[in-house]
This record gives sequence, C-alpha cells and structure tokens, in this order.
Amino acid sequence: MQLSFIYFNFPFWRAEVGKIALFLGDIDFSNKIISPEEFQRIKANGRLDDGTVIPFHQLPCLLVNGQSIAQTAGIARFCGKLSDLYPRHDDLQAAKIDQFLDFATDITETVAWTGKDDSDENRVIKRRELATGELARKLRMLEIIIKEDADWILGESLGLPDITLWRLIGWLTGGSIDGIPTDIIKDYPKIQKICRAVDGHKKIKQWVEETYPKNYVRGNY
Ligand SMILES: N[C@@H](CCC(=O)N[C@@H](CS)C(=O)NCC(=O)O)C(=O)O
Repeated sequence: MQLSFIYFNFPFWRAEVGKIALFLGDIDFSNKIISPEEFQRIKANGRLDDGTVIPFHQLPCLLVNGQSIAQTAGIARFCGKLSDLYPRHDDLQAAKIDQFLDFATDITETVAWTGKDDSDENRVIKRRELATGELARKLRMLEIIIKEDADWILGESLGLPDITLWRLIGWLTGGSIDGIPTDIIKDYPKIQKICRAVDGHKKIKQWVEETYPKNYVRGNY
C-alpha cells in the first residue's frame, strides 16, 4: 500500500497522530510538504499544484494508493487500524478512542477560531479570556477523566489518545499561540504525566530525533 501524508512542515497533532501510528507499526509512508503559498491555492481550488484532489480544501490529507482521504480523525483511525492501535472488532474501545480524537478537534477549533479575524491586539485579549474560561474548562474535563495512576489514557500501552494529547498540549504550551500562557496545564498533573510519558517513550524519542527540527520546543509539561 502506498501512503503519503500531505501536510505542512511542522509537527502539529492533526498529522502527527496518523504519522506516529504508522511509525509505531513500522509502516512506510512518504511526506508531501505544503508551503503556505500552495496552501492558499488548496483552500481556493481543493487541489495540489500537481492536481491531487484535497476533498474539503483542508489539511491533513492522506493519499492511499493515489486516493485522497481527508479529516484528521478519519486518517488517525485508518492509520491506527494498519498499525493495530485502533481496534477493528471492538466497537466500545473504538468509541473510547474516538472521544479523544474528537475532543482534541473541539479544543483545536475553539482556540483556532477565537479572534481569528480580529486585530492582533483583540486576538490576544480574546485568547487570554479563553485561556482562563472555556479552554481551562475543557482541560479540567480532560484532567478529570484521566484515571488516577494511569500510565496511559486507555489500556496498557501508548495509544492514539496519548499521542493526540501529547501533541495537542505541545501546541498549546509551546508559546506559539498569542494569548495562551505556556503554563496552561500547570494545575493538571495527570495531563502532565501522560505528556511526559509519551515524550519519554523510546519510539517517540526516536521519532522526534529523526523528524523534528533540532531544538524544536515540544511544549511545556
Ligand atoms: N475538520 C478538519 C479540519 C482540518 C483543518 O482545519 N485544517 C487546517 C490546517 S491545520 C486547515 O486546513 N484550515 C483551512 C480551512 O479550514 O480552510 C480535520 O479534522 O482534519
């Protein structure tokens, strides 16, 4: 099977969860890196410059034997099935995993849409309000549902929810979002513990070493 990820040149969770799933399963894939200029054309035309269809004019997208698959969570499930990180015959376990993928999408959209079309100044004000309001509320919910003394969010080993949380929190605490303080998870020890566990996982360390820019700020956890 030919697999090619279409995404930007940075490790945001939307693409990372699928890519890392494939990496953990020792499944080969290639990367097509999209420049900001080409992304503007994708948004307008729903195609790469080489003609590849991007179904909803959004990224990430995964090419599977030349066919385009869109949507972060759908791609993550597909890659998870290939690497045995997403069950094929356990609907309840699958739904438990889905909750986290979809919740990460909710958080991402809440942050990304807040102040999107405002001035820089207003955006910072709105995101500061978000950080102490709705975002804090959502992070508290996550903290509450992670089990006490759990090594991983679900089950006995590193899974899609852990990878998702690690990169989502990495984005939120990495200092790149105006108005979101980098210590936003300081009161959530269970979230911190999962992020540190992912960060310290042998295969994740290898992945970071092989694919992240040197000195890349992975987050504050
Ligand atoms: N629902 C989509 C949203 C993906 C998304 O918003 N991607 C961003 C880039 S990280 C994008 O393409 N934004 C442009 C747009 O929505 O027009 C998913 O879950 O993958």
